[in-house]
Amino acid sequence: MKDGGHITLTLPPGAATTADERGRKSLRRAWNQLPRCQRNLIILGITGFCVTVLLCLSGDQLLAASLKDVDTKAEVVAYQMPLPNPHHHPGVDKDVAKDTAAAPVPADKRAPRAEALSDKFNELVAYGEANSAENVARLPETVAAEGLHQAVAMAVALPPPDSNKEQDIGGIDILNNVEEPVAQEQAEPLSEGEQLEQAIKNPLTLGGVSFKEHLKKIKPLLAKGQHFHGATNERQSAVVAAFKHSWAGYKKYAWGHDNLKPISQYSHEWFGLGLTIVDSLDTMYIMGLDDEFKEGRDWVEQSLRFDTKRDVNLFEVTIRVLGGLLSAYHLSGDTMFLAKAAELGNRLLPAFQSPSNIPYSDVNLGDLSAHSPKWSPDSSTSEVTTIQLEFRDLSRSTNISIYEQVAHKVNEKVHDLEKNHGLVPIFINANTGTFRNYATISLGARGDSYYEYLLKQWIQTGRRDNDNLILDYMQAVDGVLTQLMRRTPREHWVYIGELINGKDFKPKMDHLTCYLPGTLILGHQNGMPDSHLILARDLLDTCYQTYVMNPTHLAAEISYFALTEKDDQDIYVKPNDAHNLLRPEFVESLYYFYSLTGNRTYQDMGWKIFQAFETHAKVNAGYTSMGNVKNTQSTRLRDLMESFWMSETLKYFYLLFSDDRKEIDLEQWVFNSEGHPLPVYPLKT
Ligand code: DMJ
Repeated sequence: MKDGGHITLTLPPGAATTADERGRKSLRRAWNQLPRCQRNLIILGITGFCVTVLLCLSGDQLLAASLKDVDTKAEVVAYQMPLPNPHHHPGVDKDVAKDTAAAPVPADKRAPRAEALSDKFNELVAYGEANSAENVARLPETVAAEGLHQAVAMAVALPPPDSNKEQDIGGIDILNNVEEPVAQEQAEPLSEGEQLEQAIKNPLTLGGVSFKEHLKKIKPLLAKGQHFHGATNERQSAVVAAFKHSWAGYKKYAWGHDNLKPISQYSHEWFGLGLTIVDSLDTMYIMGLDDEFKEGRDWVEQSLRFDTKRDVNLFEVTIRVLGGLLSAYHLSGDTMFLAKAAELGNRLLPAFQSPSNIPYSDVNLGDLSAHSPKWSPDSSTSEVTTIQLEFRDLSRSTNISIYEQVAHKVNEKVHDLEKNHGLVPIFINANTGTFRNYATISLGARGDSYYEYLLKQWIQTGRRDNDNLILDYMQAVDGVLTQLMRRTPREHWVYIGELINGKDFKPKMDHLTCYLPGTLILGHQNGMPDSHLILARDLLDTCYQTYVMNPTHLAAEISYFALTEKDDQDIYVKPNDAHNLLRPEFVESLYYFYSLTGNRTYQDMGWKIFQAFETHAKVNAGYTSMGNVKNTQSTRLRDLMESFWMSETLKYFYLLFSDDRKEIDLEQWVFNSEGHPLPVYPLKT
């Protein structure tokens, strides 16, 4: 001890004591000095306090810090197994998966919510396709069972894009570790009336967004296109040559107009929609006429306008233009056609704003208004019931339901009306929704395709048992057999007559009725009774007879049949009915017979008729209608080449002469009334 009495202590290393340590030691000393029971009481108090605090905090708060990484895997959308592809493109779903996996959208381009969803959907499709054990393990079992359409529907049905809500797709309940949908801020679904209004007011949109945006959303549903090899034999080549001759005349003298007048070498306007071009697109595609198809396609893209203030007929424009565009879309996979079809579909919707839901016959595509025919309060029954294949296909192709809904209502309305053994009067009122009293019953003009579309719609929608469409069809064919079918007295030709005023039998049959054998054999192929097939065969023979009995080997527009042996001939044609408009119905039926039986006799029958057209209807600028099929020396050429010559007559000839009777497979495709093939869809469950 030196230096002023201070003692200097030198401690061994490790023996240094901090103030904290000293404090802790004295605390411990004090704690040890407390009686045991007091110590227990304090422990109990502290424990109680902690438990209270824990109970007041939520699970999320408690675990937030440790589960930050959960965010990265919280976005869950139901993965859905792709349905069989409605467009019959084998492997399409695989292709979609590849496409989407190969071309991810750059992150900076994805802001809107719907786009993000679409990406998510694409990602999940690719994800499912990958099919690895790891992926399977990551997929919740509860979400692996629904359809591609539903997933797309989900993306499409979401509220307008909102980049701030990208995470709202779904979520994970952390505590239970099970998937639980997070409540979405969905816009109220629009009522049917509102959807109709929306589409009419904005004909350049689909589901409230631009075509481009919408088509992007439904990418997995889009058609991929079909391949056709072109003519493989001389007969097919001859038909292709006839088509090219018709196209060349139309191009030279009537390009962009509805029809060609091949004698005067001028154009004929009806609706101002380039009918011949649109009606011909799928025929050119099937025939492998790539250059001509491209000419037509480019015209549609650049020049086909629907905003002209002009009345058009709902039925004609639906079967020719809407059907033509949709078919061109399905065959080629070119979405330009689908966008055009959607615009047209929107502009035709005003027809359905009638008090009865039976559409008006006339629509002004520019004004977006509709009305009954100027000369009558009634629409034709066949017209209002021959738009459903097309409107339904538009809905299925775009995933926007309104078109199918409004068109299907017509089915329901007509189904509920009283009929004569399943047969319908040929006029119906769009205001009252009732048939005209005492209207004629006919399977010809104004009645024909009502029956055709009952069967074809049933096929298009997957052939549901006991569907009203097929029940109405069967009842109608029974009505045909019992009320309208007769045989001539001597040669026993079977024909389908008419009931004038709904009751008086008239032995008159329009050439239009010759579609029926084809429809009947198609029905038989799909399970209808043998009586249908027998009628089909007999009627096909009669229709053939209406051609070959005339010196030109071409049929008249209308034929009459003997009721008794007092009549000179079993089948005869009145002078005013002796015209031929290049109509397709009989060739169409031959095609169905050939395609469904493989019997080449039908090809030979068709070849005879094709040659008759070559001989009598071919002129320098195309093919023409004629006034008289009863005299080879005086056919009285009429100067019109209707667009159905190229959409139907030549297409059916070409397919009839194919070496491959399933060049278009009738299991997979259904032809609309204008000869445009549309896909058959799987049955909705
Ligand atoms: C075509 O426009 C259609 O086939 C329609 O169903 C009836 N008329 C013509 C052909 O004849």
